[in-house]
Amino acid sequence: MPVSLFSEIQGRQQRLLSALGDDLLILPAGVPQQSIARFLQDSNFFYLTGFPEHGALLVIDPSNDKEQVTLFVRENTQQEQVWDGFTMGVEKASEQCPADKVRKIEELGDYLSSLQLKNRRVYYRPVHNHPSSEMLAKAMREAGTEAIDQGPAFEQLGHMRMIKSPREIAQMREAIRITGEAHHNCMRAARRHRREYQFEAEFEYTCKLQGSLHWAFGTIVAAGNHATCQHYIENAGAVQDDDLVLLDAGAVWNGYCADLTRTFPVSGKFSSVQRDLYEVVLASEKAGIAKVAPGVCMAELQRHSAIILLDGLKELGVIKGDTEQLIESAAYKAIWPGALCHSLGLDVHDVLLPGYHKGDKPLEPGMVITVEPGFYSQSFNPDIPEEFREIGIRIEDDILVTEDGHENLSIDTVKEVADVEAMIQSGAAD
Ligand SMILES: [Mn+2]
Repeated sequence: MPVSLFSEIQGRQQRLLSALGDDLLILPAGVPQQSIARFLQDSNFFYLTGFPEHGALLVIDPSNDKEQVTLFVRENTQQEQVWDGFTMGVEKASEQCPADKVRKIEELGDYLSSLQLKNRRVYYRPVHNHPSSEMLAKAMREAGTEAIDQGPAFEQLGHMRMIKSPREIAQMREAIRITGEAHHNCMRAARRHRREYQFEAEFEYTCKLQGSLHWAFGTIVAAGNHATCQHYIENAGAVQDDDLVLLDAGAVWNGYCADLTRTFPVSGKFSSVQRDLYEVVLASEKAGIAKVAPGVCMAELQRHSAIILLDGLKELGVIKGDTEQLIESAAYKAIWPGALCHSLGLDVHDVLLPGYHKGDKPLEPGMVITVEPGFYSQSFNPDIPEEFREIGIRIEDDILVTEDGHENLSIDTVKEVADVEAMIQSGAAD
């Protein structure tokens, strides 16, 4: 682990130690999931340890002067190597991860019985299927200890994760750079690919060749009417010559996620209806981004973007009604069911403490958020004239909140009509 990351994680542990007071924090690592091909570390655990393996556990105990931070890991046994892979083991983990002591996970039982648990609160979120879950539950039960899964220490941890350090922002820039390049490659391949999963392959191939091993979430490739579905995941459909393709995807770099959406005409030329709608969504997205600054709330951004979107759609004759009323009554959710923003970081929907999403908690410098308005007109929406139906458009960028405003971290990924068309046309036609 590079020295500065080592000391940055030490700093995080120190901040948490002071937030704990007399309490204790126990944080299990994530567990391998059968449903995903690769193991993904628990984000809180990774943030506080930098340790990438499963089966591990972190204990932060302010009352233990000699050993405030203890990391339990699997030992690198031959048995492990035969069945589970090549773990770091105690020795290597001691060198690489900041902790007062790294111990074998087998020592957890003795360690727990040596702990003064009585009359203390333990911050603990059980991880389903973690090998130590039962042992921990038993130890706490026997000591009559209260395990709490929320409270000031978790809030402190959440707030720390919301505000990204320069090092974290650098990781996100790289994830976003790779993601942008993969989007461009998909546009260049648009006139060749005729199945949604071919775009998925193009995207993931580009990312993996550059060392991004994981995706922030399942790549969404939705052609034509499929793009009107918010969580379309099949990626199995045919792509017609006059379709728009909505590509929502993100690479991961050193644990940090990107999340970008572009919507483009596979022919290399927007039809006039497609272009008109696209320009409205783009204007709404730009208006939302322009307002990102410290002190502004996500709800205000959403409202502002919605006004621009609805006014634009009214001008095109797509919808009718009073903009204010459409917003107040939430009637506009029929064409834009999603939210404008979410937090981005170690998780694609990163930690966001209560009050930030819908409440009046303002953005702070160091937060990274997405801005992603959309227009989705289902075939069955009777309020929309037929020529505007069965179209889904979303445009999404990743925005850093800075001291004096914002920086669009995905500014290099093309989105202007002329640039998108030129990017597609620069690729081979078949
Ligand atoms: Mn998103």
